[in-house]
Amino acid sequence: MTIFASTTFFKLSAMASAMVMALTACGGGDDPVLATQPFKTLANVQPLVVAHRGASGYLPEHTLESYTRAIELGADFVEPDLVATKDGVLIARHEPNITSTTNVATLPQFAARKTTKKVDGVDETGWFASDFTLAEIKTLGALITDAERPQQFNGLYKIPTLQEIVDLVKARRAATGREIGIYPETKHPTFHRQLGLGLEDRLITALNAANWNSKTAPVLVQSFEPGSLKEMRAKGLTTRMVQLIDGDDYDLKTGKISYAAPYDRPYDWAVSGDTRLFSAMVTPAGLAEIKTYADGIGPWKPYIVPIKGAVDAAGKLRDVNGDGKVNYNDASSQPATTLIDDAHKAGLFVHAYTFRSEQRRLAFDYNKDPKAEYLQFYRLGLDGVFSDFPDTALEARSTYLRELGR
Ligand SMILES: [Ca+2]
Repeated sequence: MTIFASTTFFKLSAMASAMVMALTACGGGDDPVLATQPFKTLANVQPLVVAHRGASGYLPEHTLESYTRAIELGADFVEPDLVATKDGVLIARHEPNITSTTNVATLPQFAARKTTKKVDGVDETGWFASDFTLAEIKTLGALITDAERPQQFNGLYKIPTLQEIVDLVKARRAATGREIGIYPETKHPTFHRQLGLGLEDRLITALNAANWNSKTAPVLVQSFEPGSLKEMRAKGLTTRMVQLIDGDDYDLKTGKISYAAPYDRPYDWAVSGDTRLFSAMVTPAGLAEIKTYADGIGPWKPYIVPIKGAVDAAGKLRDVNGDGKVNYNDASSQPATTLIDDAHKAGLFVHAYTFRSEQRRLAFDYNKDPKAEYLQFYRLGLDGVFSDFPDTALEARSTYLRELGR
């Protein structure tokens, strides 16, 4: 007993000494000797805050102004979605169809460009980036796409090229000394390839020119189509890559993700006759397959924390918050799936999308506090968030760091 006690004391003393040394080494100062807790992220680092389409909660998405604001707010990465112009220049837009994100529909000189194209098997009518030269694209103004967000900047900002975004981020890195990165996505890669405007070669060329084609470059390349990532890997892209994982909607009665085209499977799978759904990607076998060509996954949030409504005796969804409507705001978050742990076991990091602050986007049990949602995911060991409101994501991260004694 005595021997055991003194051995334990010795071990504790040794641990305390080691901690004091560690704290001294990293400038811990006069803080009490408290063990900091490890992160649960794959690399044991704090979760990454990715500004989704820039600071898109505040300014028209995918503009230099939106990316700049995101960087000023402290975001780690900015996220440009990429589509191609008629003359083959990569620009930042969420869709090839630029009707809702620009003022093109109001400009009489482009009225005749209105057309219908099939995008991932679905007919879309409007104006498409691939029918405009870069010079023409530069005459357009960007719009904010959410009616609840500030409207006063509509039409003021131009559509940026990938090159302009790289230049902006490099300038901000140099000015601030911060490790700011870009998170480009190949948007509808099969659609672009069929137009003869393949995105992959163009992105690789741009990253080579930026001297950013390496595993340690501040670049994460993402796509919903595995074929796009595999093509870039085969063609010599060595940056970290992320397989995005989508779904169509929630079934609030069951708390399960629902699947309907074109959001049921990657479009390159649909074209090649692969009948698996996106859900196949979150199984251990699916994760192992992704690990052969990518470094992480970017799942829709409910793959990690399902959202489920309350059902009454008649089997109908209940109006839990009593506002007379039955919707997402009446549903609550459910116990987490094993996806983060499963992905980490497969050697993949997990960046989930999309975190938004509006009340209508928050499940009932977050109690109208967007930070509660971030904290739930951070505590699960999520490696990064795509957020329209990077400042809120960062506030929640600060709280999380304090919880860990950091
Ligand atoms: Ca309600």
